[in-house]
Amino acid sequence: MSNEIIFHHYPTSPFSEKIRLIFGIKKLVWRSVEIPNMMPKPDLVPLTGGYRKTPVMQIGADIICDTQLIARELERRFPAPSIVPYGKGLPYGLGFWADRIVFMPTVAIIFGEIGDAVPEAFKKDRAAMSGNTFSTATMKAAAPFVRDQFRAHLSFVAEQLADGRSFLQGDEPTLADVHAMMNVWFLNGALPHVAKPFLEEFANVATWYARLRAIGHGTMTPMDAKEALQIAKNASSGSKSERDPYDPNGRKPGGNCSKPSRFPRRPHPTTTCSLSCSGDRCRRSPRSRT
Ligand SMILES: N[C@@H](CCC(=O)N[C@@H](CS)C(=O)NCC(=O)O)C(=O)O
Repeated sequence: MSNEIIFHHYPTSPFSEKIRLIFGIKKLVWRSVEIPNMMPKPDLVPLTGGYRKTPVMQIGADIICDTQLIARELERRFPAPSIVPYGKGLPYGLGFWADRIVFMPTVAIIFGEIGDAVPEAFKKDRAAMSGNTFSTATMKAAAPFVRDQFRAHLSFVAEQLADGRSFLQGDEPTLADVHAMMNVWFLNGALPHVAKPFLEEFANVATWYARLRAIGHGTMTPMDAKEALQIAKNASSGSKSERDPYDPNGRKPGGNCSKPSRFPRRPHPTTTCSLSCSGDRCRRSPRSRT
């Protein structure tokens, strides 16, 4: 079936866990391709045109990179139950809080603690990816500050749940819960003894987190990476070419899709297919997809 959801991820990836939770909320059936947690990713990069981050979602020949776009695509294709029933703007905006403001201290807590045991290859990979050094010593030194930050952010979640609601926006889980869950999941999974005192202080967060975990991940069956590549080769993209009349840079479909930023790199030539303020779609020729 070329329209099944194929999810490229690895079990310990916190960004992937967001999408796995959305699969659970929407009770979706999906195929799982496990990818390496560092470069090289020989079966992923030919699909994405160079994007190497985790996760990536594939439906036929359509490859969706970045959890914000994956969440939007899942909501568009599978609208019920909605993950944005009270409006989209704030929950999507909250993604940037979770992915940056809370993620960075969480990373520092975890790697400050386990950094000495992390393989050198992983450290080199993350340094190359971010353009920064991977310094366990710096993260260790930052531990008191980042623990304070993590606690402060967790207190926002606790305050939102303080009236006894089940989920952040009411009786049903939404994208706000998905974002807020990620760093709790990451810390609790990596270092449960470090997460424990935070979850003891904010008991309603612990109960909320257990409620989210109980939702599960939908129905998953594994798929081999080579099969996923073959599916992409045999399918054609469902994306339509669309112009963004308000593009602040005057870009048009058909133009060069490469971004000037250091990352993500797109070594394969791509052209813009459609533009919008929430994401671009790029097209590559079938030859460069192989
Ligand atoms: N903005 C991206 C960030 C994804 C991200 O940073 N993922 C981490 C793993 S959780 C990653 O790619 N690490 C490097 C790797 O897996 O190669 C998104 O929302 O999908």
